[in-house]
Amino acid sequence: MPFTLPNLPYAQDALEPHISANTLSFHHGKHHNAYVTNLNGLIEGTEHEGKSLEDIIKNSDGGIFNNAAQVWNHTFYWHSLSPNGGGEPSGALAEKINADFGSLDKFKEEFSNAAKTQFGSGWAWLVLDNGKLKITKTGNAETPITQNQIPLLTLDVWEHAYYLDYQNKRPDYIETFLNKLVNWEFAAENFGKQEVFKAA
Ligand code: MN3
Repeated sequence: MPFTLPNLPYAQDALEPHISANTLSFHHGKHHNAYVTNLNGLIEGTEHEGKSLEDIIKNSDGGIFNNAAQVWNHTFYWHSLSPNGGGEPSGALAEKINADFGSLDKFKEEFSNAAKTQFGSGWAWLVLDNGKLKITKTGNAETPITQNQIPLLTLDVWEHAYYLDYQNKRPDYIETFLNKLVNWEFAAENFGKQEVFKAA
């Protein structure tokens, strides 16, 4: 079965005024959709047809990798944002952030720095790497799932993610993400799944 574009987990205008419906109509409806369409075209009749997205990402390169990873990264990104986002993490994740970064403010500083300094197109991530929280950044379509890291959150820093709303002001988009949009519940879910996995 070919891959399909997943729906956004909220209405297209739900992130306004921070991310406009116009941005989401292009970013989800055009960019993300194009990665899905391209991927389906590229894998047709190849060994990748019928495989899971993660399996394709871990066993491909070139155009197939780029489109597959971008499909995965974007779906993960939509969930990293919430109309009720911002605020602070709670519970085990909050404790882990304090333990591994020192404080939430320190986490924000490091995450913001990674997102600002990703030169050109790419992504900033909060990942769990060998039991420790880390901030990473990846170029273009690169994704932590090929590095044996468990992603908890991501921010798309390709220009198409923010240019209509913030123009060249990437730092303002990053600050808005960290203060108004970041979905700590999603991060906690991803963190919790990992804890369950470890305990099993
Ligand atoms: Mn994007």
